[in-house]
Amino acid sequence: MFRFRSFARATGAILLGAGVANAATVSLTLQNGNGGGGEFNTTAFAVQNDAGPGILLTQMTFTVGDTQYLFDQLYLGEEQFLGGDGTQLASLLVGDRTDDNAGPDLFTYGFSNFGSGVAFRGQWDIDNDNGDFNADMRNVFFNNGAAPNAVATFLFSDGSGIVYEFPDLPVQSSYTLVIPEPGSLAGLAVVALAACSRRR
Ligand SMILES: [Ca+2]
Ligand SMILES: [Ca+2]
Ligand SMILES: [Ca+2]
Ligand SMILES: [Ca+2]
Repeated sequence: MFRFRSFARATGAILLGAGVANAATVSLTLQNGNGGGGEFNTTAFAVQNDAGPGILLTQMTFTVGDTQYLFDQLYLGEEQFLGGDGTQLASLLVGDRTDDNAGPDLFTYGFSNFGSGVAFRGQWDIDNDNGDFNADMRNVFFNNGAAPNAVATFLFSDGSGIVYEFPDLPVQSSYTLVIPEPGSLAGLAVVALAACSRRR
């Protein structure tokens, strides 16, 4: 997927694969978590699958952005599906659940039966690699100067996907992001994929 990286950097998002014509979409909310520390030391997140009927969200990955930080903990006790039928499952494929100032620079969930209209919520904690537990996600994911911004990847059961690089964003108490943004991005993605296949 990373051959698309330069394009993703230019536009903020790219759609991958078969779902381009029937664009897969998610809604992502981010707000201050309840895990202590300063604002956005822990971040409560919710992702809703806004793809078409029958298209499941199967996997989600976030990178931390500035690699001088890490994901210390994904909180099992905060994880919950909203609007599902009780058959939804989430497994943390990559990530750490231990509060120990250590962990990887990305996490990945795999999902089962995560259909359209259903949301999954949880919470992460970012720490500094130097052991400082207090970190503000808003200066780690983005607004981090020359460091790379965080990238979120969403994969769907129809083979489509979204790679979203966070732009720098204003300091707010909560964020509601539609990914990709409605409008031009889907069309741009089609053009980019066509150009890509011509080059092969
Ligand atoms: Ca790190
Ligand atoms: Ca940890
Ligand atoms: Ca922390
Ligand atoms: Ca940056």
